[in-house]
Amino acid sequence: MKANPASQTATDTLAKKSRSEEVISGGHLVAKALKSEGVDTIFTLCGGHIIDIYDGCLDEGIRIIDVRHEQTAAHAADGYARQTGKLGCVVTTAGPGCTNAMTGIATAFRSESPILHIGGQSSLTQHKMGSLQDLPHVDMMTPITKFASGVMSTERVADMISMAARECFTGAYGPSYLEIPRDVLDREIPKESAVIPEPGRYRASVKSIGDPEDIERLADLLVKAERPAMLVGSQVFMSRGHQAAIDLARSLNVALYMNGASRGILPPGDPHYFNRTRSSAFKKADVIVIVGTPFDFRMGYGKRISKQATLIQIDQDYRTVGKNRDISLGLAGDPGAILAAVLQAATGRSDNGAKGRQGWLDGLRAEEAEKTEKLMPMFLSNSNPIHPYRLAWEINEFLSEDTIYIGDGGDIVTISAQAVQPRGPGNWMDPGALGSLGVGTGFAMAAGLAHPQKEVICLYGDGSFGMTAFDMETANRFGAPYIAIVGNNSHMNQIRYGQVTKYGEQRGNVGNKLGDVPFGTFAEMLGGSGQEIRDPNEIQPALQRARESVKSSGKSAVINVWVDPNEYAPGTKAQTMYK
Ligand SMILES: Cc1ncc(C[n+]2csc(CCOP(=O)(O)OP(=O)(O)O)c2C)c(N)n1
Ligand SMILES: [Mg+2]
Repeated sequence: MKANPASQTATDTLAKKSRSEEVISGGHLVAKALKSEGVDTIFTLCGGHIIDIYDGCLDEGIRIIDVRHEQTAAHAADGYARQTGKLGCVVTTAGPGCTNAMTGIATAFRSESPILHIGGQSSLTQHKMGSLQDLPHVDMMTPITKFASGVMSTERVADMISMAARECFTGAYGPSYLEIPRDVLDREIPKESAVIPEPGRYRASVKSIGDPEDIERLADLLVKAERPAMLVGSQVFMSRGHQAAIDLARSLNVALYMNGASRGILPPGDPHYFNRTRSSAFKKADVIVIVGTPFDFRMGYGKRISKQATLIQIDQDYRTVGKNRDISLGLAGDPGAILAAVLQAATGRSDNGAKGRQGWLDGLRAEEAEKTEKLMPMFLSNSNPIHPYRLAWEINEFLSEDTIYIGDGGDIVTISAQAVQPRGPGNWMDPGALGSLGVGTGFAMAAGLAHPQKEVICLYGDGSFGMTAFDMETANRFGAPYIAIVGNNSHMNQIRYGQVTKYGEQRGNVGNKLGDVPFGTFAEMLGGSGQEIRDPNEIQPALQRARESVKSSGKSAVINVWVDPNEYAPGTKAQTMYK
């Protein structure tokens, strides 16, 4: 049978699909390639350019989650990649569909999250003619992706998706972008002329250990270390190397610190879990291993780590190793594979020195307790308006082993990081180095869709909540309800602090004031429960009620907690993010 000629051009966009077994369209090739890559869900907002992809997804059994704003679609694809360890996928239409998604793609770029963004474009037959929603998408996406390209022929659609997927997983993970013109998607070609890479046959393993001699060297350094500390960052969980990190810490008795997506790989209370003593350990340790996190602003560009210590850096990206400060030993490769190989190398030694390091760990443990003690008066504060530290403390008390915690806001979220200690791997999600407000709703729906058996909580600032909250409806619609807590200080407070301090009360309170919004009613509008909380002793009962209402109604709940706008995080006061 012949391909339907009408669907080969942009002239008849309503020509009925032929449904012939002998031909396949570009949109169906997209879906086939996504399936081969293990993608079971796409996040999207519709547009005329991309509808054939949906038709393909129906055939392949790929779930279509249609949101209300493309930023949320991109954050959700990022969140889904983080939660599943697989390629995330966002599909947007041309022009504003793409620009709306850019914040989410940029966030994934700085967070090294593997997602594929497929964007629509007007037909090749209308190239540069001034068509609807035409923009230079590939040029725009190139600086914020690892790979960005147009797809020029239907025959190559599936092939180019496999190419983009490979790019997402080389070195440090990250996003790719493919622009596919409408006529390339619509066109039907004989099946045998399409290039369709087979599942499992177009990608090599990325579990490389780097230079084997360096594995021996690192094993040697760790076995001889007296006061070792290891920091595992986002790459370790993202590449699912966290068990290897835990095994190494346990076998060699190394103090383990976690940040970003790796928070939660060990629960608080574990003998190797350390949290509050990182800067002190980085000053006193003799051997420090940094795994899968760069020396960026969050690490003071490496300045705060002792110059006397032997400093080892392991990263998926060769370009990150040794960047911003000198190191003693660098290894580029897969974090889990490297740490497992190091442990194996160390296991061969007659004495791995574990016992000798117990005193060092006990010392750090005592320091941790002291630091917690100092924070307790704020955590248990009964003051009114509610102290934001009290809110953070109550949230931490509320978490179960199966609660995924998401932070989306300014100062309120910075504060929460001091109290909230997730209890399991994957149970912490933050925007990462781009510091993007508005990630919460997309992350929350993605977490719920990836793990329906888990509970999802998102702590928002009132500024952040306003950015993306409407997609709470999408989360409800697809059966992924969550608990939203708004730390409401009626301001963009994290920025306000610097303004008021620098310019005084009068000139500093400019451009940062939000209205007093009772966000609880927002949840009610969408069929869920809303609560307004002004008494600190009401926070815990409110959380419990929200848990029950999400379970019984299947709709998200909002707890709007009115917090004191005049309390700030120490990091905000010291403006450490700019130093
Ligand atoms: C998309 C985006 N816009 C602006 C900023 C700059 N910014 C950082 S913190 C902050 C205030 C956020 O206010 P809110 O969410 O209410 O949290 P609060 O600081 O008040 O606790 C702003 C505007 C940002 N990080 N991201
Ligand atoms: Mg605020």
